[in-house]
Amino acid sequence: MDPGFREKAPAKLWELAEEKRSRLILALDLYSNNSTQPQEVMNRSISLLESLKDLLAGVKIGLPLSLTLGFERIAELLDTFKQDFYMIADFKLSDIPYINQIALNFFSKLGFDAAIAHLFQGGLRNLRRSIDLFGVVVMSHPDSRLLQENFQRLIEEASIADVDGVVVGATKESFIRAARKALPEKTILSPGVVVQGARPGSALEYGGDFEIVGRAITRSPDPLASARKIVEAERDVLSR
Ligand code: O7M
Repeated sequence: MDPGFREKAPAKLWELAEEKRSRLILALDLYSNNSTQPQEVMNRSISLLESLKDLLAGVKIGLPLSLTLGFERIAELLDTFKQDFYMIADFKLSDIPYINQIALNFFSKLGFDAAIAHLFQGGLRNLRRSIDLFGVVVMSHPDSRLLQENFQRLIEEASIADVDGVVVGATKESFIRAARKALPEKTILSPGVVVQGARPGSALEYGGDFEIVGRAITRSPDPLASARKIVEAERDVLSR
């Protein structure tokens, strides 16, 4: 085990990672379609999280689930699982500091541990941090060109803003390697595993710290088996 583990920030995320031997964060992107009701989605979310308790370090919640459940149910979900997972609000904030601050305060009150913001708008440095903050550097999808072209400046902005970590797509090997080198102390979260093409564990090989996975688990006929397979691939990489 990494000797510096205990000092790593954000503390709650790394403590859960150590306790569960897991670098997996679930993107809980469940939503209602014509045939499902919000309460059904709530029940599915609860049973999914119950069944994955031992395998996930964190859970990321964004627009699909929030628009489906509403923030009252999201708060209920956060309260139910606050001991079990590091809870991340993924609304990719990109507004003026005044508005970003209001959003952060709300996320904190709801029970989130962290929020995700874009970096390109600037001005994150002076926000009062009621929760941890991650900045998006490079996205996983092929059209994330503007972010890639401004990689160095976004890395600088991440340092200036003093975010706790950054998001770099798991599909972008060279950018993960470069981000690891430029920001040795920051936690790197990498989405884009399985459905978007990255092999489970590969982002950790390149220097990332956590993999964010959604559909490969939420749409699996056997979510527990799929999550276990990903965690095992990650443990395998880390043990090398
Ligand atoms: O595993 P998937 O493809 O079903 O889901 C991926 C999740 O990661 C989904 O919730 C996206 O919003 C998120 N994500 C990306 O897919 N790519 C990115 O570049 C960034 C994110 C993300 O989480 O940003 C914080």
